[in-house]
Amino acid sequence: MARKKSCLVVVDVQNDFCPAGSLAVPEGDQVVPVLNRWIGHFEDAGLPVIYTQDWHPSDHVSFRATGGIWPPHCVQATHGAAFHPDLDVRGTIFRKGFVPHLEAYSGFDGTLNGEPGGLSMADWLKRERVRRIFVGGLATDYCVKATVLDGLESGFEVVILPDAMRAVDVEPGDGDRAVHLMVEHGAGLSYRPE
Ligand code: VGL
Ligand code: ZN
Repeated sequence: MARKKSCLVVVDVQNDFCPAGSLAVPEGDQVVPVLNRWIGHFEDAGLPVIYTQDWHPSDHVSFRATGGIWPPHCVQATHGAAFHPDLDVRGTIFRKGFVPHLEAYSGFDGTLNGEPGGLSMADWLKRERVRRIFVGGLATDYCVKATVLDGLESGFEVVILPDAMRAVDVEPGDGDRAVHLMVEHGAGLSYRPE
């Protein structure tokens, strides 16, 4: 069978990365309706949808108080760490960034439900015989970029969804540069489906 099984990977669509969140990504909430369309199509096709969730302890190394560059965000079990309330969440969740001293931007650093030593996202995808991942979410220039580059490195075909992602843009243009970099590394592009 020539079919290459696809999986949709929804990266970090959490309250803290949306307007009013502690690490608000400009227009972060605008990815939700676009992703919900993709989620519906994958479900209709019987294909898996998985979600990554930034899931930090309150003393995480990425926070300014502990030497990092970010305000506290996505602290475990807080409202900020929860998925955007309008996001259709019906699949398997991989949590990442739960080890206090380890930065973890990539979904491939995540484990099933954030269990330390639990099944990794790559092993889950291999177990499901997934060959191609479609990636959208937050933020283009951090966790989406890291997830896409790791996915390519791990041998998956990767398709990015530029209108289903938004950038932090610490420096103006970071998001655009991240898209170019992902394409340079072999990612394809696809846009909002009908
Ligand atoms: C992210 C900064 C810090 C992201 C996570 O999801 O892109 N960015 N932690
Ligand atoms: Zn984080």
